[in-house]
Amino acid sequence: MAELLERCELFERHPDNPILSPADWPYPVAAVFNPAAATLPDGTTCLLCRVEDRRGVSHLTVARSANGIDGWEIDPAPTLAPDPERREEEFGLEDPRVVYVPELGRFAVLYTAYSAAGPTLALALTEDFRHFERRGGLLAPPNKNGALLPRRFGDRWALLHRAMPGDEGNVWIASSVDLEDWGGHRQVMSRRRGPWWDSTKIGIGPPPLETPEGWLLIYHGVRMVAGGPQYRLGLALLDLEQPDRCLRRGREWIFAPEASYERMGDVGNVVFACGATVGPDGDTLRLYYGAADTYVAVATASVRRLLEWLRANGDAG
Ligand code: BMA
Repeated sequence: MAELLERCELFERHPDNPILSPADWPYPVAAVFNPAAATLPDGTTCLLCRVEDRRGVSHLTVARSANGIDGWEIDPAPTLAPDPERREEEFGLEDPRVVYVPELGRFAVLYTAYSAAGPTLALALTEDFRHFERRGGLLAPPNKNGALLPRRFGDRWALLHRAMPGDEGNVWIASSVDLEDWGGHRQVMSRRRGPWWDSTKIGIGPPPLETPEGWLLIYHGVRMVAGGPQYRLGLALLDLEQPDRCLRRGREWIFAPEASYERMGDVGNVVFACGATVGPDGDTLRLYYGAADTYVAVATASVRRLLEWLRANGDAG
């Protein structure tokens, strides 16, 4: 029971949740969710939010805040809208993940480009979240849930992604020397079977966080039940120098829909995280997540406690 209580307290939801709603938007939208998150050099929290318009097509819009909780300044128009010249973006841009890449001196934005042939992954680079260099699609559809790791391994970059061979949704990794041609695809983690919370499909959450013990990965697991899919979050640890090796994986989920804004919305029973920031203490993790595919919410955790929990409640990968 003590362990159960401890698990429930890993994340603390902010009392002002949801921190961003469709009603906050400076133009009419249907839903605001699944943001990428970054801390700018001046300490500003920058969320690149997935915004679903009233046709059903998504684009990405930046919201900035000095304290990461309120006082959001939202771009008055879509920041990254589907480019009509890019066929891979015909049906919109979804679920971005952002990481700062020191070698490039820029943030790498991996987002789902929704093409007529299905979702795929595209890359854009930015220094300031105002100007973006779009590099286009990276992998063949169907693929989503992509994040670039922020450094090379030997001479190769690494990209976590979610290929779906045979309709199996698992976490994969690919590598590239130039960020353009990706190969060496390997499966990193598989969905669990039967009644498990992550038995239908899995995919990464925010870009993994580098810790002395390994890359700490928050991932989402889906279980399909009679009432529809349930989206929850779990924890895993990937090897620091060989991130295709999963060292440890938590048995139970660590975060699940509980609050009314997570239970009810366009798609109920969904918590879906694409972004997180770590505070100046190196330990306070803020998880920015989509709630019920309608809102943006935030919950806080300690990186040290997440690692402790994984040691006590995980199995070898
Ligand atoms: C996934 C993605 C997410 C969404 C989730 C729940 O497949 O499309 O953008 O939040 O489903 O509907």
